[in-house]
Amino acid sequence: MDLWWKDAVVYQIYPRSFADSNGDGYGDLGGIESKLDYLAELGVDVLWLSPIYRSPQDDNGYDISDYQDIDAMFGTLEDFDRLLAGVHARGMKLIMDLVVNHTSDEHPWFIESRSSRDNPKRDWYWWRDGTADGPPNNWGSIFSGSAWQLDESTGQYYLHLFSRKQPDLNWENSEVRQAVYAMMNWWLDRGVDGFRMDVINLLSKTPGLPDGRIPAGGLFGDGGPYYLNGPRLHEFLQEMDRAVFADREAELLTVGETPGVSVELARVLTDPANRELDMVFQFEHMELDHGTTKWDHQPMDLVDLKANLAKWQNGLSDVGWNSLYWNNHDQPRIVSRYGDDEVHWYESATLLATVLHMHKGTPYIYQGEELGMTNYPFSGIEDYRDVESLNHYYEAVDRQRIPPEKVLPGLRIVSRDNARTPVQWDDSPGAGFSSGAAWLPVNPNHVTINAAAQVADPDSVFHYYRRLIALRHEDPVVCEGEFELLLPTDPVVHAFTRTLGAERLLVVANFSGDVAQCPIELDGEIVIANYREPTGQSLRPWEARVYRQRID
Ligand code: TEU
Repeated sequence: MDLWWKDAVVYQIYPRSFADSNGDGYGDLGGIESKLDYLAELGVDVLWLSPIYRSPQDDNGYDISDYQDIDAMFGTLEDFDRLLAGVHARGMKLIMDLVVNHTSDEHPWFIESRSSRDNPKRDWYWWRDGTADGPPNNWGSIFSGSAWQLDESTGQYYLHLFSRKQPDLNWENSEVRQAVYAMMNWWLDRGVDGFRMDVINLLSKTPGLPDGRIPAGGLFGDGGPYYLNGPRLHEFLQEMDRAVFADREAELLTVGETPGVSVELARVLTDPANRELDMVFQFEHMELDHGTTKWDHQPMDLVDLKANLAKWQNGLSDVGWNSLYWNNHDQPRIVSRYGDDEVHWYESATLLATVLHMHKGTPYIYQGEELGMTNYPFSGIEDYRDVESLNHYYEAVDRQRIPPEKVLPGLRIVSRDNARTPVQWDDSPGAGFSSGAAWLPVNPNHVTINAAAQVADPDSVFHYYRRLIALRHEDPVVCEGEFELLLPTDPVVHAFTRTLGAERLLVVANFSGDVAQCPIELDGEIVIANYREPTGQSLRPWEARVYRQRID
């Protein structure tokens, strides 16, 4: 194996919802430490921690006020060092979330920057004069409303692509870049094994910050063309590589979160020769059930999903590398979304796992996905905590006068809080997450869907994931085999092969609750399947099978 992460599986932890060791209702580092044996049993290679830095928690830690300390909610730096040692002692690695497109408005850098127009750190953020219409340009924030906030005391506006409490750093300023690199080196020197880089392709903004196009019926301009994949992105990433990763790159993992990335750009970003990133998270397969906006939910068409996944497999087959994911802390639960969380819960959760893990790339598992955790039965707006969800609701209901009953159904399906309910460890009233009142309620289905039951049951979703992870470690064809899509137009059966030398894996999956005839001849040795006695050409509801075939 040339690069170690090519047969690795990454597990994402969202610390506030993972496990609470002190009963305050929030997950913490002690909680993670107590579950390391569970994660080792699952067999994952790398843990990615969502932000644990000091933060006012406006966006659950993606608003950082001190990059070099742990938020008291999660513990201390000593707790962190102990956790890291525990991870390493079990042969796993740990990567941190790097959030450097923006800081918190409570970060000392921003407090200085806003203090006066001639403060030396003024230029560390995007300050601009307003126009006759108000804000400096027409961009909308990704979290609703304008992307600009007026600061009364100095009379200028600052840019925030996310919440008002997340001002964007000005990467044009070299002092900003040097401060970030110094911070990254400090964490690597402490022993962390790399970074997941939050919205890393938003760093470079087009000079002049031109107005965006206002979509029909919209209030704000789309600044995306001027802040996604901007002119200096590659330069910044290569500078970061020289300043931070240079002589220790081989041991580390870097993965960039890159909304709006194309296959062509992903090839450039992940081509090792360019020394930018090991892999990126693309979003296209997660947008197939979006309407005009993410809140306008549409059914996903399997033919589109197959075409999209194949495009990414083929596009990065010779250069670069794919990340593979169905879930993270920003996405609703996949079994509720592209599967069936009622009648065929087990079958659809394991089918989705099979399809993803049989692709070429590095799979990411989001906490609870290995248990088949589902969306939460939200009702009123008071059930939500997520800043994106709340801003969207109040923008729609208070400003645009849309009745709540028209806004809530979309929110229920799409809200990021679906991913953020506590991990279901057991069937006790608090689901084993916390002895106190959890910050977001546990899903009532924890009485049946929980880790204790599944670890004890060899036929559980947990053990199915464990077997998929082991397969990737054992069999080079899973990691390296060439991908080929079969049946591109079949509306319910997904089929593809992975080929390495004389070995071929055939993956077939029935994405429906009905029996489906597989038009491809099914033979070979079964490697893994989610039903007993997987034989014949009929695929049962949500049945998935992987065959090993020899080609002569
Ligand atoms: O997310 C960036 C992003 O583009 C989206 O996925 C976003 O969360 C939203 O759902 C779009 O509708 C990253 C983090 O993963 C997210 O949790 C943060 O809120 C955001 O950046 C700001 O740091």
